[in-house]
Amino acid sequence: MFILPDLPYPYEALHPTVSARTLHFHHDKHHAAYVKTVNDLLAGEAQSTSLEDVVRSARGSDNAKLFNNAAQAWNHAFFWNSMTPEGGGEPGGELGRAIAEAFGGLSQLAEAFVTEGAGHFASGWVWLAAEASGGLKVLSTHDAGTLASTPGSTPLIVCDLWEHAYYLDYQNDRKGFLAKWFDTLPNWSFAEAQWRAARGEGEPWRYPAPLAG
Ligand code: MN3
Repeated sequence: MFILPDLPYPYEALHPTVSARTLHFHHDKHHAAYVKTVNDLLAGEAQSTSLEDVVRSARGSDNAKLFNNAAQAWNHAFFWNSMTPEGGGEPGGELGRAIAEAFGGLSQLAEAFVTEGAGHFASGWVWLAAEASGGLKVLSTHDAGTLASTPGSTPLIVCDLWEHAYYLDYQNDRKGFLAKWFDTLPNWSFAEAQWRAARGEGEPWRYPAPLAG
């Protein structure tokens, strides 16, 4: 069975951008429910597979429920890792140079990321991703749409656009949430490791392997 990974920081750690109350609901209720549903749907089947493989095989199949829940389980774990209490600031090194090349600089990337996320209709996710061509791109996906197991695209960071991600703290001000999020929380060292993986240096982040039984 797949586990619900703990947050990589205490619930209070992202305050005041994201409150402990939001993280308790978001991780302990929403994320937990997706993981439980995936396990329920896979019950009785061999679970020696990875969540990435579950997403890959469910995508394009007629099992939309399995795809939605597996992708949401994966997206949330990736989202927790996209944030750190020491986040924000300037990404250094090669990633900083790649951002300057692709967008002109970090402030232009922030503008693109916040505009994409604020303009996205209804629920989804906003991503910074590396493309196979070597470029960087900001894009959004609808509902459970994911860049997990997506040929030609490696996610670097993601932010959750579902209302449960921000409504307790920001009510309907998604743009305000995204602007503050981008300023204070992106985990640029995680993003840099993903960017290196996209270029063949090391492995990209993977969801924790399932436990036997
Ligand atoms: Mn969510």
